[in-house]
Amino acid sequence: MSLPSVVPAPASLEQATGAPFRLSATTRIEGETDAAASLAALVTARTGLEVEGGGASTITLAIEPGGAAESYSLTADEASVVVTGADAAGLFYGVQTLGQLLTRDDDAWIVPAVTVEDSPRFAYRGVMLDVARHFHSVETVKGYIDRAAGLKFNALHLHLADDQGWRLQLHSRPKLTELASGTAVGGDPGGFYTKADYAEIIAHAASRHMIVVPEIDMPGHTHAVGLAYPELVEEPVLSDHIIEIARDYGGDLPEAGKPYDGMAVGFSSLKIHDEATYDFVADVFGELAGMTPGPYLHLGGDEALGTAPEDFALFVSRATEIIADLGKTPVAWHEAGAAPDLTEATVGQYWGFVTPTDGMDVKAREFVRNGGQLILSPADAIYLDMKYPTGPDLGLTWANGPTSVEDAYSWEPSAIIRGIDDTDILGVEAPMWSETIRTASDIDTMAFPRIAAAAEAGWSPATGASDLRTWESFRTRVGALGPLWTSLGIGFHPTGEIPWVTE
Ligand code: TNX
Repeated sequence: MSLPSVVPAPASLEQATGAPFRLSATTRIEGETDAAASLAALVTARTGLEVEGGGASTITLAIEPGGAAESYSLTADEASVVVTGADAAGLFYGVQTLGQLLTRDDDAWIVPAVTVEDSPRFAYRGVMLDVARHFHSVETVKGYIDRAAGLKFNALHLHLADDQGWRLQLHSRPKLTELASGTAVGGDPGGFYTKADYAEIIAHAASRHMIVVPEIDMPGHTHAVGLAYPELVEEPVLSDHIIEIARDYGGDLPEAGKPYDGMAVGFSSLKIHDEATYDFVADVFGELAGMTPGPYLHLGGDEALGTAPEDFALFVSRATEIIADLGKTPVAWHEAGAAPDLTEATVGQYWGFVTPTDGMDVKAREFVRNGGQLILSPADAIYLDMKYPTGPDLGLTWANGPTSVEDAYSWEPSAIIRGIDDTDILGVEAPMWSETIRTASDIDTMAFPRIAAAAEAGWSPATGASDLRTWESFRTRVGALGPLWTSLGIGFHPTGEIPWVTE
């Protein structure tokens, strides 16, 4: 019989010879109350059983400090299941693993007799949602948090502002949402989060052991800022590239003071030599720092094609310093690595290809030289907004697309940027840009199953370090999760690459 299916692959999983644990309505769940509530909800969603205790079989959930952060162990035999986390997050992840191990065996629900010892390879495992190109409701974001947490992701990066709209209410700069939030790509309606909405997202994420990493993209991607505070932004730069994109994708050219609902990038810039710009940056990140318990504030820095390189460098060094002075760690897309005065320990987010082109790896390496770490988001592997080879008519193709599940899986984090090792890698993040992504079901179908490949890159042992870290193993294990995902309401893309199990 094949090994039980767990995704992301655990550090170690051993199958025992004994009989499986049988779960029923009389199974007792005891121990930590938050974890017990998570497990009871998961069991009900998966099996329809309301577990009430009274019988002999027991699931015990405990925290025993001492192990690596977020680690857990799980043992299942005929009499009991015991899940022990080194901390609350570890116990939560053990519960997610248990949820995946629960399978139907004729008329019974069983957990195979196994021993799992597990801990993450990287501390940061993120998903990004672009709520600027298309706005996504608090409910949709909470649903995505639940989905990602089930795969042991621990960070939600929210791309909160771009040329097409500003999505977060700030009391220091009220016009941003009053005047710059109403539109989205393709003339679709916009929207924004009130401060209460943002707090609700953060609290929900925290309940799933996730932090929120807010991004306000600067100095490019700032056309919407100009709708609210026109004195802060330059006139749009209409390069041949912009004109070409407008022609290919349709839509009007960007015009100062008018909402932009096209898909071009790289035409807008904040004014770099105006002190009012830095007052704005200080207001925005100052207020955001107060609203965000997590350690990171992301300042964007990508595709600032409308900003001269020396101006870009100056901006990045000042903006990262403003963030560091607030007691937060700045995060920037890899282009910012070109700035000679980048604030020490700024985290870089690499969005080049698995095989780097155009010196993008050189810029990424600069963050490490500068005392920072990297988040890896290779675009031709884990950009979840890339089209599938066969599938829904959603997504883009610029990143060597279309992107199959096998493409999403077949890369090794330590092999992308030469000269760095695991200690230089903070983690892995799968972005979902939303030019073509309008609804929660669009998010599901584009993310699932490829998001599982990103989860495995972030959590599991390196390729070559575990028998489970092969495409063949992965596709079988993912296929076994089909019924769980369906029971959780996840509208995954039923691609023929995966041997989906049905019950
Ligand atoms: C590139 S990669 C972008 C975004 C787009 C995305 C679409 C990066 C940091 N920026 O502005 O939305 O491509 O796939």
